[in-house]
Amino acid sequence: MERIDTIRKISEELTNELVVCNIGFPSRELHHLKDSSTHFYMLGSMGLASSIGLGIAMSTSRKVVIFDGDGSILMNLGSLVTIFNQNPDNLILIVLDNECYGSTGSQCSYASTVNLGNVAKAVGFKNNFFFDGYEKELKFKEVLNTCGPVFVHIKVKPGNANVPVIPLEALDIRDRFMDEIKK
Ligand SMILES: Cc1ncc(C[n+]2csc(CCOP(=O)(O)OP(=O)(O)O)c2C)c(N)n1
Ligand SMILES: [Mg+2]
Repeated sequence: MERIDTIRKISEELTNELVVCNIGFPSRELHHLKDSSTHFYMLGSMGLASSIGLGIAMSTSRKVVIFDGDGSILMNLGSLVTIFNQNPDNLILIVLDNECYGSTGSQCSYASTVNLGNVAKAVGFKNNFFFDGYEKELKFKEVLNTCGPVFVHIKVKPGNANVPVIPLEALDIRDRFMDEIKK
């Protein structure tokens, strides 16, 4: 499956969860599939979806689902250590691993030689899932029913869907999301 197929499959299972999405095509694909005030699309910094998701998870009892990328989690590996130590039971960190910086030209990342699931286990994550990109195997209900923090490592094929840029201003995305959290 390509990244958009995985995002589609997972977002079909989501209801009222808060979603933080990695910069670039992951956010564009999610927005194209479904837009919601429960979505926070990262438009600026690579590597920060997991940190932002952690902060949100610590400030609400709602479930927080983070779509991250291999390149981004490699840029901010310390976030895994912080998440593990803060131990939020409502956080699900999904790494869509295409082994490349897909949004900027698919340059190879080190995720082809370093197993990110093993990194999470080494940090101490107890609840780990691995899916190798076959649609039938992706049982996200089970993930949603697992106590967090949960680390979900999904191998996806490289490739960006031909979807438009998000027609929302960053501040509007932020304000809409903050209003959603206050509900
Ligand atoms: C700090 C920073 N460095 C670089 C970029 C440029 N950039 C945006 S998305 C991206 C690739 C992200 O790769 P990954 O997290 O693996 O996600 P993918 O696009 O492969 O799904 C890069 C290099 C940026 N926005 N911010
Ligand atoms: Mg990637």
